[in-house]
Amino acid sequence: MDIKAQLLQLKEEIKKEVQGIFDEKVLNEIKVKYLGKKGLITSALKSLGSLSPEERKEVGQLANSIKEFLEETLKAKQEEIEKKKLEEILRKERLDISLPAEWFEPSASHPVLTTLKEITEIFKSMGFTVESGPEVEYEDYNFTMLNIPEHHPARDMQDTFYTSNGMLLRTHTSPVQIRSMLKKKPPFAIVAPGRVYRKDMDPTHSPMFHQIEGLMVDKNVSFKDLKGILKIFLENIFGNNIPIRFRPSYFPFTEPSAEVDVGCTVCKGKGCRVCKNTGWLEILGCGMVDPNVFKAVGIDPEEYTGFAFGLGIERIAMLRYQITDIRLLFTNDLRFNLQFRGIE
Ligand code: FA5
Repeated sequence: MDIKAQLLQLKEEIKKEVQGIFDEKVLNEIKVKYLGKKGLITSALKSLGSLSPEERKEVGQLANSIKEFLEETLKAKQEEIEKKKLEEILRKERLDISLPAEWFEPSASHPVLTTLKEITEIFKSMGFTVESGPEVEYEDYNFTMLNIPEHHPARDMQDTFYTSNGMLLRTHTSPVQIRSMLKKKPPFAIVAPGRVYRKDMDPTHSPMFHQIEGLMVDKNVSFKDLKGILKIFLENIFGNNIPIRFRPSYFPFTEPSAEVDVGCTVCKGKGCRVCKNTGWLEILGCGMVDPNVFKAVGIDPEEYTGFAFGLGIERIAMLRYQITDIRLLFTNDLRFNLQFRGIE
């Protein structure tokens, strides 16, 4: 059989061979059989050299047209296979959107988040701007620059989780004071809400809890300003009918320092496990920024003064909603959470 007849026969074979195929692998094998390096059409094209110039032209055109025919046939087949595959997926994954949905309880905003948002809004309304800082913090920012040098006993006031690379999980939001003072020029007033971590665990202590830091720096800021701002905040969050007391205290980064206790709402001051039978629950620490802290961040303590405070959000939420154990806030028991539906 001459080469022309062979090529025409090849075309018929191709047609038959491709017809019943729905498998990409087999399709690929056919491609190699005809168009690969040693494929039948490739070989036919290679043998053109042995033909006379006229024949070469004619046979060459024929071989090329069969090559094109094969390529188009394979492409069409490939598209057909893909379409079939897609149809199969759509058929298998068909959703009946008319089926009734599974019923679930509408959720409630978490009391810690509700309280945190509300407190932030109160301070924003008094002109404070909101800052934030990382939860994995430098020892310098969490302690040293806050006037708590290494080996200072005050480091033991906050039992710390250290990371393997020499950093720590911040034990309070006070490092945001350092970050803000390094970044901003006085005067400014900021609050910084966020999570903090300590090795602590009992009905009023959680290993992870939330604080809001506050810091105001300006010329002539006094303890009177601190008390005034905190009084407005306390009235907004607790109303006027709840006992509140300022008590002298100690923090290395403030001088003088104070703490604020709120009358226990769980036992109305009679004494219970929440207030450890004292009738009071401590909700915040505060004071006037220590000059050593200003020096550490390059602010002149002769020119500027400032106050700072750190609020315990869970404690405030416990008092507002009469929650008897801080751990209830983090066990994710829906029966507990759903009691706060509508309070936000
Ligand atoms: C501090 O953390 C200071 N950084 C606060 C501060 C800021 C003082 C700025 C002066 C100036 P303290 O360790 O007391 O202080 O914590 C502050 C508040 O966080 C406490 O009053 C309490 O309400 C809350 N708190 C402390 N430990 C826990 C805990 N483990 N779980 C829940 N709340 C806690």
